[in-house]
Amino acid sequence: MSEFKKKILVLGLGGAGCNTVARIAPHAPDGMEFAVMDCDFQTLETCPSIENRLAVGRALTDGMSTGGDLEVGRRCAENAVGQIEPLLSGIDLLIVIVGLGGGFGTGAAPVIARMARGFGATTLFFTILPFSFEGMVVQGKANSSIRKLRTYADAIVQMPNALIQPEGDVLLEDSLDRSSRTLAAGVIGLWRMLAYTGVCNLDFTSLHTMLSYCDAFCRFACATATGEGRADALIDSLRDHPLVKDSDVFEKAPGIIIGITGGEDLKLSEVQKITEALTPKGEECWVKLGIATDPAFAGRISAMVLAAEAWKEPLVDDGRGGLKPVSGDGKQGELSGVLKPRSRTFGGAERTIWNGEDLDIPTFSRRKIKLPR
Ligand SMILES: Nc1nc2c(ncn2[C@@H]2O[C@H](COP(=O)(O)OP(=O)(O)OP(=O)(O)O)[C@@H](O)[C@H]2O)c(=O)[nH]1
Ligand SMILES: [Mg+2]
Repeated sequence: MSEFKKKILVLGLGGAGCNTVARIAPHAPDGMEFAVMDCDFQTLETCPSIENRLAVGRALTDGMSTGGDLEVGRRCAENAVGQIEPLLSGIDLLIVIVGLGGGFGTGAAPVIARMARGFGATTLFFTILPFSFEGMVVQGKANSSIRKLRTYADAIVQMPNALIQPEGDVLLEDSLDRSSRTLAAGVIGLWRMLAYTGVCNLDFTSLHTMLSYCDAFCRFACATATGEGRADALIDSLRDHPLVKDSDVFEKAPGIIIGITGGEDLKLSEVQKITEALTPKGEECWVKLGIATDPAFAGRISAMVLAAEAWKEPLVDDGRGGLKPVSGDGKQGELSGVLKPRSRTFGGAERTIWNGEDLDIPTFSRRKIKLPR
């Protein structure tokens, strides 16, 4: 394991987020940190393996669910600033898993994104979207939350529930379990890329650059293959992954991160084949490769792909010591040297003023408290 100094937290919000994190945690490598948060205390009780359980909103729901009311979800999170801030303080990368369409997670997610941004954390949201049979109202709530999240989160992966379930007539419990395991493989794969010193580990700055530069939406896929011809099988599974197969990310993504994990039997030719097959050919594609080896992977290769769908409008030197957007010629600027310093406040966003205090500024800053290092 590397001397990994960056702090990563995986946070589950609401029923789906808590269930998924509870299913991921038992398979997680040592050192991976988790937390769950809900106003429904019964849901939190179903995550006994997670130490960091935040029960919020008691005054609003008395320990019950919001009953699908996202405004209550939002207020539960806003009223729990004092509980949430210590959780987010010092975090470099916050990975949130949340099911949208209910009340708590849907209302709380944008609040968490805004607060995390206030702490200077990079945020990646895995959002599980409702089945169509859940109806238009549920879908509408999910969409409204995605719109708000887009303002505050660095990156959002949208995972429609219908696409992440296994095919066939499977039991509901098995289905949810398998979809969580798929997500687990990806989140753990990403963590491993950042945390392990492999042949070529993914540095945190590269991930931060891509997430800050992408126009919020990212595509995500992961797969594992074994046996003869495993590299080809892995490529086919990734290209055919339900979350990417309707897109052209492997041809046109402006930025892509490919993380490959294998055992000590991982061959250079396999890495080369997988990388070449998945990398868009255009010169303007920004590619970062992470390779980790782990003896537990003997005989198999696993890969995860995180691809930006579009860049935010790139900024270029304005010739007067500042930056300006690229003029409308459709060309992408170079990434290096044009990254805007990350704001510690929420530029342009609506502020949350409570009793005359700006809650978007962390309490320790407002009250000038020195945090222990
Ligand atoms: N894959 C998966 N999806 C789930 C699971 N539970 C709920 N969902 C989906 O997530 C959406 C939000 O549901 P919940 O997470 O239960 O809602 P909540 O945030 O707890 O909100 P309230 O209970 O209404 O306060 C639902 O509309 C479902 O589509 C789960 O265990 N796995
Ligand atoms: Mg719930």
